[in-house]
Amino acid sequence: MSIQWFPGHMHLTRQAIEARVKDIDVFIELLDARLPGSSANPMLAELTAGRPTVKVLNKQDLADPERTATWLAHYNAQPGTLAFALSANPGIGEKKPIQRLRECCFELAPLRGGMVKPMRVLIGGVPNVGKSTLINSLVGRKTAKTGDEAGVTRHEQRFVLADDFYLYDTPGMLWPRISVPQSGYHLAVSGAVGKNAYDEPEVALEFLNHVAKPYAALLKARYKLTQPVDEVATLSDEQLLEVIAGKVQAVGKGGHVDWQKAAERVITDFRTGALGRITLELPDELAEWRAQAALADEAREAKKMSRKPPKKKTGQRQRVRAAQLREAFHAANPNPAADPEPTGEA
Ligand SMILES: Nc1nc2c(ncn2[C@@H]2O[C@H](COP(=O)(O)OP(=O)(O)OP(=O)(O)O)[C@@H](O)[C@H]2O)c(=O)[nH]1
Ligand SMILES: [Mg+2]
Repeated sequence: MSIQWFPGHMHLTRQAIEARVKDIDVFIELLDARLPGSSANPMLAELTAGRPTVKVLNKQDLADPERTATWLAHYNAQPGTLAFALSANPGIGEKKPIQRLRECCFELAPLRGGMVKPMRVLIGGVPNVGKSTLINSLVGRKTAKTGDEAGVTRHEQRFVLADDFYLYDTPGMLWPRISVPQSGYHLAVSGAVGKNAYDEPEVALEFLNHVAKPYAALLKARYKLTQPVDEVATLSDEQLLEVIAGKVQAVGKGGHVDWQKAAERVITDFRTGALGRITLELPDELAEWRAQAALADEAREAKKMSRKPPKKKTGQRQRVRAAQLREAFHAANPNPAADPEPTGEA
């Protein structure tokens, strides 16, 4: 089952960004460093096309540093793209990249600045990626509301960094159809999707299936698994969740596994970083999933077309209906003189 979440307030956000984008000088696209490709919103890219853009991989403290380097190299090789990794949460990351981000805006829009032409920066991204936290770090105090759940910011808000520098915080936005199923799972496990839009055991199983091989050592360490790392890497998602359940008191007296409890624990451990630094995807992998999703879309479209009933000739339906009525009439009135059909006589 694929994961989709596009509530009404996101539709309004889309409209608000569309209206605002004309008046902005730089767009900061905030990505989650643990899922940089899946957290890139295609609808946002379309809305801000043509604007100088900085891609910021936030929450780098939770991501695998080697994979972050791969993603930065991938993005920085794209023409006209500047990519950074940072931790917006004060006290977690270094201040330097955050200061550099300010300078970057003036590099990208050198004609802006001063009271007449203030710098106007819009920060956008998927829910819970840290947009408001980054605003607070840039402004230097807690001014935007933040929180560890998707959908904290509900309306666009303007913040003043300096007399000639404005920042616009926007509500987190997804897109109406997430066609890459893996991206849906990655967004859900990261906390970008509203709680009611997914099933925790399903998301935890997908997560375990995906990380068991590259991060078997982290799973073993966190849950004190007795199996050697090599064996952990070969366990199926269900086997893994079951052994984890045993380690986190999610197995009842009769041996009944509480899948919900175990799944919630795995998801929380990933989100908080208790499991260690994990990045869920690499650029090549994502390109492959996107290609597969495009093929699946094509196949679905072809199937839909082949299922469409052939168009009936004009009037056929009416003629069939008239014949049915006639039959019913004759059955009820065996006297042929009473035929309801016009005879053609005046
Ligand atoms: N570990 C870590 N946590 C972060 C970082 N940046 C933000 N967070 C946490 O992520 C959560 C979401 O942050 P917000 O700033 O509210 O995210 P947002 O993008 O504004 O979310 P919405 O308004 O819901 O779209 C909060 O609990 C933050 O403390 C970071 O760099 N590292
Ligand atoms: Mg916010």
